[in-house]
Amino acid sequence: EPLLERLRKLDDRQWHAEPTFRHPHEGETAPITMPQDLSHEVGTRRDTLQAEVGEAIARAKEAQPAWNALGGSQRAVLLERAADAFEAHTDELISLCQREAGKSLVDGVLEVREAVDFLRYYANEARAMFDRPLLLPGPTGEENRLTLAGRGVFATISPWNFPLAIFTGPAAAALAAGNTVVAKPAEQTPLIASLAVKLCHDAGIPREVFQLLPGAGDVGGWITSDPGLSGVAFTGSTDTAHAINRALAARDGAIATFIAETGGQNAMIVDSSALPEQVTRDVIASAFQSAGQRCSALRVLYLQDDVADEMLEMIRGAFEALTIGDPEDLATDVGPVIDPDAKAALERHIARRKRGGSTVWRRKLDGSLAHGCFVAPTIIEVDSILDLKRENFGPVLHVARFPASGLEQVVDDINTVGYGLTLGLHSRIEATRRTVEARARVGNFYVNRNQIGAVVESQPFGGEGLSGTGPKAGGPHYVARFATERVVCIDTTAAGGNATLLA
Ligand code: UN1
Repeated sequence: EPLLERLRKLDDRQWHAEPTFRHPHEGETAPITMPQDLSHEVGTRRDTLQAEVGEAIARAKEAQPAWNALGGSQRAVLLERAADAFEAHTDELISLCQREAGKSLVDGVLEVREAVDFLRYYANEARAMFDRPLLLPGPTGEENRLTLAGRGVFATISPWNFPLAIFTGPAAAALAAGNTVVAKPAEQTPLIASLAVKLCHDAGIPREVFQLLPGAGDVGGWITSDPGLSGVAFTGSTDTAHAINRALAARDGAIATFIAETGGQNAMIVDSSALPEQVTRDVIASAFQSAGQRCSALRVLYLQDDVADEMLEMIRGAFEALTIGDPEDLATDVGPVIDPDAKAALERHIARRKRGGSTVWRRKLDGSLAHGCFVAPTIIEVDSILDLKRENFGPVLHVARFPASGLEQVVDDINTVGYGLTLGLHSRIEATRRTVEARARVGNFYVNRNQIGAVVESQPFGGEGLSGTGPKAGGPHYVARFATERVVCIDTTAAGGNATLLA
């Protein structure tokens, strides 16, 4: 049966998310609605109670030594079984990407792929890193061994824009490293997270080892202020990262590891040697795929002034051709934004720029989209990236111009903003590429292509500065940050001597 037929059959399925271990007959339930049609419920979320948070972390702490003692290879087998289970349930996962998060079919397919890739990649890392001690040099008669182990309990706090991939990735890394995990999905997207956790349990990962703590409001704060945590892996806004960092700093107990992947004010620089058709395709994908709701997405396009009008005309042509609509419709290029608050924030930003006199191009929305959180794709002319105060998380592209002599100034301005996530460059001049590469402080630099869709293992992803702490997700240093190092030093000659004396 074709995929679309199979997905259609899931259209009326209702889903439910609740804490893995819940108190019966208690707690509030909230509806989860579709971003493309707020009158349509996809399921319900039972929020985690404060007492349940404490119990979950205590349970996870108790379960951690045994999970760690399993060793990397055994944990890898379970993570790979979870990957198999995700693949076997691709239809349900894609359906939830579309209905709970408003994602297009293509984005849904890519998302399931990425989650599976994270599970398999970190499983391989677990096998390679945890079962063989590293023998370190020393004098004859001394043995030095370095081993890695789980730190304890990790909380993973994940966003709605990759409700499966970024829910799964950090949790899989923490589990691979021998930690137990309490996972709080975004309040908007608990249902796909709940299915993911269930599939992991079915695959043999114990329930105490990987627990779901759905909720909104206070739940995140209850988790991050618990002294039982050894670390937090967070993906979301820079403001929330600062708040979590403060909560962790205020606790007693173990000094927590904090891993944050946050926002960006991502630019692309296009000089006059660039190929216009290629630029057009890559700008449209980078700015408008996933309705611009990726932290990697292009926000500020810098066009060299002598080609700017021509480039902008081509880009506007492609922009006018974007199909905006229901993400379950195959023809759709741009779906809804996640919720009414996101829409309102974007509309406020666009209105402010208009009042300030910026040139603004907007698409017209079809009246049939009025019941959903749709934002008309928008292009806004600005003088510089420095005009923008914050990340605008949606289908809004800003365009600025620069003179041929101003390349270094553009890079300096981008650096001044303080984010450091993705940067695109379209140029066929090698010296330009070298200059930008050396000067830009960004985590992921993309040349002559689009700047979204980092692939696990090939393009480890993550930023610096206001964009996060690193290490890069899907890269060779990621799992290590979830582990603690232990060194055992044995003086083998002295041990022999002592034995003689004692005898
Ligand atoms: C995010 O949007 O939170 O490269 C980060 C990409 C994705 C980025 C995810 N892997 O577009």
